[in-house]
Amino acid sequence: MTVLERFAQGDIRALSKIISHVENQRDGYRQLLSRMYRKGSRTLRIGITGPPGAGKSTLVNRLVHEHADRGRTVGIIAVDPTSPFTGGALLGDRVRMNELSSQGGVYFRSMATRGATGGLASATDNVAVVMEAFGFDVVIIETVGVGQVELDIVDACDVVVVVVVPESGDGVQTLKAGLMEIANIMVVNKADRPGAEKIISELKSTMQMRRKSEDRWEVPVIATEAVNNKNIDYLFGKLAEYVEFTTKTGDFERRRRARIKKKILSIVKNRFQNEFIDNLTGKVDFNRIVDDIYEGKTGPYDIGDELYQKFRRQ
Ligand SMILES: Nc1nc2c(ncn2[C@@H]2O[C@H](COP(=O)(O)OP(=O)(O)O)[C@@H](O)[C@H]2O)c(=O)[nH]1
Ligand SMILES: [Mg+2]
Repeated sequence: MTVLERFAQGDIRALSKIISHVENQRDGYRQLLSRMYRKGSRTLRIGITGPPGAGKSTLVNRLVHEHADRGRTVGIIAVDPTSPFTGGALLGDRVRMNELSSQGGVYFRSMATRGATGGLASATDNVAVVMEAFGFDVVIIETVGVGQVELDIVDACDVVVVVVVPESGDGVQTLKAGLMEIANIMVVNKADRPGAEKIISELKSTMQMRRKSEDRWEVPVIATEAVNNKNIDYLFGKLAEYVEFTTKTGDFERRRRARIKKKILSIVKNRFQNEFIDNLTGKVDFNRIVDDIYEGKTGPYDIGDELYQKFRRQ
């Protein structure tokens, strides 16, 4: 049997193989992905982000249990650029997830963040697409909410959960604006810690202010204690509520369509970019150009225009 046949039959080892193939962009990965897209997706993709140590992995673990208890299969992708050597937290996650996996229906994968050509966001999305084609009911993507790339990754999900903790500095003011904007559900984890009530009420009023109109989804602020399994069932219920709400308004489908459009644009952009850079290599004396700019003879915009025109004429 071929790997693809085994994949179609639900063989986890075949799944791992195909993910590696796609992740490392080995020959034929584009065609492979196209096949995956043709299967369509009935998978719910959940993004979870927030500062390091907020308890995201603990929460993911709890959510996986909630799904597994209902007989749903779950794929998990952990993107943690802070642990390039898969040390510390990520290793712990692996152990915990492997325990879960042994029950079946749960599959854990961490993203190698080094050298993801074409970008980490696109590589992560591709891995999610493979998992969706495999047929998981749910795919959960965990990222550290630090940079634009991480935000892009969770933004390509059906629903985004942003996790913060009471000790997030001086409260809401210090939260990065980007995090608030992408949240469909806010979680204040470690609610057992002092200061929890303060940040919860601050977040609640901020979210109310941001709500554009009464008929829009109201971002709930949920206090949890992941480590004590407190209020996880409530969070689980809110996730389902969000899906139901946005399905009714049509936002669920609109978001997926926007995701596909963005994907196409990024693929095209990438190809043009590579072609352009390849074209420049060897033809342009960057040292001389930099000298000229450094000495005030010209500027980067002039040079940029010049290179672009030259490329177009070819
Ligand atoms: N006090 C407290 N600690 C928690 C809670 N949830 C998670 N933790 C702990 O916080 C630490 C970081 O958790 P982890 O899930 O790895 O955080 P991540 O970096 O966001 O994935 C671990 O030691 C957890 O046991 C909670 O609700 N209360
Ligand atoms: Mg983690």
